[in-house]
Amino acid sequence: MFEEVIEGLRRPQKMIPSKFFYDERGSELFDEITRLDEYYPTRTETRILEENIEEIAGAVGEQSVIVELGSGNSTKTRLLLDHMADISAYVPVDISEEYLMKTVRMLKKEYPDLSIKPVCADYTKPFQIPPIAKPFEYYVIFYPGSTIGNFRPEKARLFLKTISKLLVPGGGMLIGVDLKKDRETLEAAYNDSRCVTAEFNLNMLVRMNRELNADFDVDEFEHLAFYNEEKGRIEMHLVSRQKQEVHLQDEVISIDEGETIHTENSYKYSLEEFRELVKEWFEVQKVWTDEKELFSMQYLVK
Ligand code: AVJ
Repeated sequence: MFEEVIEGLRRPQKMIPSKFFYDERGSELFDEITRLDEYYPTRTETRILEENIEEIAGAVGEQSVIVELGSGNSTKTRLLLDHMADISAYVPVDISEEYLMKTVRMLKKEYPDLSIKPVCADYTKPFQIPPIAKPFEYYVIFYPGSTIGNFRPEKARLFLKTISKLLVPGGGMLIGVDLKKDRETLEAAYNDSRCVTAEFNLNMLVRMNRELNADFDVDEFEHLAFYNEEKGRIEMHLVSRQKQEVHLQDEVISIDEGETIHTENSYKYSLEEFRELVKEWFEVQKVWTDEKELFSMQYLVK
């Protein structure tokens, strides 16, 4: 983590990769974000899944193996598993061994007949799926939460290529994609009135202080989130309230008053843009949305 963080802080536009948000406190705060009035994505995605679950289960197919990337949100996973009685296996893929084991223990109790094959891996890098005993038709990758929005479009394309290599033709991907919409709705979702998102953003520095022995003065930074319309993304930054120096082990970083550390991008797509993004590797077979077209669940086929 140290090398990646130092490298990011040495760039002209300072940055810390968003994957470092999720220490224990960060995961807790994100969980709280998903329940905020202003944060529409999680609630809307869950509703889309609920309202179309029969059709979605039909598209996924009964004889498939579900491979979930970032075995994060158990509510959505359960929804899917509950409607797929004959699923051949469930393969949660997560970088955190601890988290993975917790998920597996929980699901084993609730689904005693389900074959669960956890994989501890960074899913953005190539990984292998363990052998499945029961015959099955194909893998279906389950990737909810619009996490794909954290990749720049060119990275997203490379990621889709890596994923498609796991699949046979006819294999699929069930993916949650956040959609373009008015600036007000977008910006409110990342600037909630209870300041949970601000705390989530600032927690990055708390984590760096603890785990990298840094000395960020957390009170001297401010949360900033805005929609960059030209790039089609929400950007989150931490703004320095004053000129200051930060020490990380024996490195010194100077930060000007008003200078920012970029902590996250969250790309939003129109349905056309997303179809264009995936087209080298996948065909969009079916799209489900809510009535306001805030969010989409899409079934892609290789
Ligand atoms: C769902 C992880 C992509 O962009 O909405 C929520 C995380 N960041 N509030 C998103 C997030 C700030 C997020 N991802």
